[in-house]
Amino acid sequence: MSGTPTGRSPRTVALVGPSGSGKSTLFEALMEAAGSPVKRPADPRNRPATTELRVGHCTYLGDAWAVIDCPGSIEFAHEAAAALAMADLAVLVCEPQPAKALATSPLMKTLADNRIPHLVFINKIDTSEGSVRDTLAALQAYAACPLVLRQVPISEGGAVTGYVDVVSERAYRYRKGQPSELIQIPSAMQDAEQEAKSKLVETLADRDDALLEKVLEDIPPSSGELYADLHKDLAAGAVTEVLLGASEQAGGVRRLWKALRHDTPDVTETAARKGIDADGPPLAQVFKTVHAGHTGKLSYARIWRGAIKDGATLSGPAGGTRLGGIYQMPGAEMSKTAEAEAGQVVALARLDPVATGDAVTPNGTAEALPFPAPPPPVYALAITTTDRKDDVKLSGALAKLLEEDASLGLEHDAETGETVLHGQGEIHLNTTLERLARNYGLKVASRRPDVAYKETIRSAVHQHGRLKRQTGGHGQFADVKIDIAPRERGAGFAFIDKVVGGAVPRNFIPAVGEAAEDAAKKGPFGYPVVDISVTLTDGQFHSVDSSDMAFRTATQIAMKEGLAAADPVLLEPIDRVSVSVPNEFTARAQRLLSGRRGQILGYAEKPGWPGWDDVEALVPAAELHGLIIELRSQTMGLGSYVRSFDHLAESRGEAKPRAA
Ligand SMILES: Nc1nc2c(ncn2[C@@H]2O[C@H](COP(=O)(O)OP(=O)(O)OP(=O)(O)O)[C@@H](O)[C@H]2O)c(=O)[nH]1
Ligand SMILES: [Mg+2]
Repeated sequence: MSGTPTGRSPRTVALVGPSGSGKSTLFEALMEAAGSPVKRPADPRNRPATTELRVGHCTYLGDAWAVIDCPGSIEFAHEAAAALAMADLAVLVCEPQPAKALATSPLMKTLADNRIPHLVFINKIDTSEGSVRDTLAALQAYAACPLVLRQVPISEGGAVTGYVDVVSERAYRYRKGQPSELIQIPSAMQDAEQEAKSKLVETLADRDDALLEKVLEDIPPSSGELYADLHKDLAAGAVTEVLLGASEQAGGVRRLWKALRHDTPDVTETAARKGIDADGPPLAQVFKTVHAGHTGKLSYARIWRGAIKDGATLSGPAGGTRLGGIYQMPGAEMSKTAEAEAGQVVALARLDPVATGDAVTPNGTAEALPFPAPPPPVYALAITTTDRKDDVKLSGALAKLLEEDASLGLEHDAETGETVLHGQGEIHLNTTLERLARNYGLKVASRRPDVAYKETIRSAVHQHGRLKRQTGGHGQFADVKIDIAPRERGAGFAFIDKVVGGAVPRNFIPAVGEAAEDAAKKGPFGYPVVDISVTLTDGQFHSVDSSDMAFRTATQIAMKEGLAAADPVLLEPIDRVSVSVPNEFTARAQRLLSGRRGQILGYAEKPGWPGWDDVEALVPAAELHGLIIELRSQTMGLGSYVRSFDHLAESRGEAKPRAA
């Protein structure tokens, strides 16, 4: 449905909401209703969860739109956050089940904190198990502003078959894939409709004195007044409209389009909300980076100000480069365009120095724009190529994947020697490994990362090390006496020279110190030995047969025997962990941490998150692998944590020493 262009600048809507609420189904229904159908899965009932945001372009009644379908999974929340940072309005899609309302709470908070105008779309209204009224009440507990029901469902035989529009007071019956049919308001619905209308009017009257006067004098307000108030309050983030639908049947989809047309702010309003100056050179912001085979690097960007022309030199914080094409995605296909105007979402080609989140401009330096930071990693896998020849290719491919996904991290652990991929969960990392296989032909094996154990000693020992070798003419001789003693935790390694009278000549002493420190890199259990001192107290030398090499060997002999005799003990890293959960799960989170040898330090309200707690604990790093999986499964997928190294603790035997 293209129609004549209205001259309004293109607007952007993001579809967000819990996993499985029907965002992708709604996205497809919206695109189809606008005459720009996108590819649908062969079996819509068996649709895979979305792992990457998807942009659709269309024109509805003459207005240009970019609609962004976001993943609902918490593991891909960073994608949704990026889309929200671009959106003029968000549609929070949820199910008509009060028990699932809690799952919307992190999104509700993001929307409120960033003052993103939004409306709620209660989807799957055709399923009979839920209740709109109870769902609304449950959602209200997590919403920062009043929710107003715009539609009252009409039920026939236990199923919702249409709705009454609360403002226009007209009734409609859903028709699969077609505009709904206007019907008489069923008489049984009159009361429910009136109740919803009074609620709506009362809520709006709270922010409109003229309307309040009418309410008090019992004068019915006009639809026009109500529409105007709704528009104003929604843009100000003061009320949230609630619409109903069944996106699988395209039910309520045209009604949603109408609300979007009416209430979605323009790019200038959104730019103002984000603190972007109205005047200035053209400005775009990248919100997603894709390495797409033949087109090369594509930076999905929204134009906040002015127009960007193909071939322009665009500069971001890390430098500028010539733009190698502007692409649009009408429906399923990409098409090239010469220019992109304010409001548009386009793919900018070959902007090599530009990263996701960057603002770019053709005139000098772009002002820095806010962009959501990636969430901290909560799951890790050690990865290796199955074919060593692929190692170089792997680092190149990983660099591209990391550029595409800021919620991934890569670390080369110097202590364990492993390449460790960090991310947001099992599905996130598995999806990444699948991408390596599919896009780069790389087969990668993954496993649980090793823990960086250390060891130390509990007793001081005095140790003698002696090398005396006579091979042919020239011999090797060195003799050292050392004291090995424990130091305070965290004090590190120290070498002390207490030799008097030249028992070991000055020039050999550095070799002894180096060999002692070297020998401490692998203790009796096979791990680095920390927090010890080695004191050279005495020794002997031979004027011809002694050398650095000989003193090194003698020291190694002394260290090996000495460390084994000094009551060695394994040290395991203990992390400080802060688990965030809705407070109904606080006790569960504590049990979970205790079950992983965690020492609970306490819990407190999570700052800025009403109804959430932070549980603080000290937990052995060895117990953190898989914590996120268990935590999410016990907290409706909402729990998360941050960790940092705290200290090394003597292992009470639970930690497994590495085979020597
Ligand atoms: N009964 C009913 N089922 C629906 C409706 N909309 C979607 N579904 C079903 O709900 C399931 C999930 O739909 P999706 O559109 O994939 O949900 P999503 O929100 O995109 O999920 P994620 O991508 O995982 O975040 C699918 O099996 C759909 O067929 C609806 O209006 N009614
Ligand atoms: Mg989806």
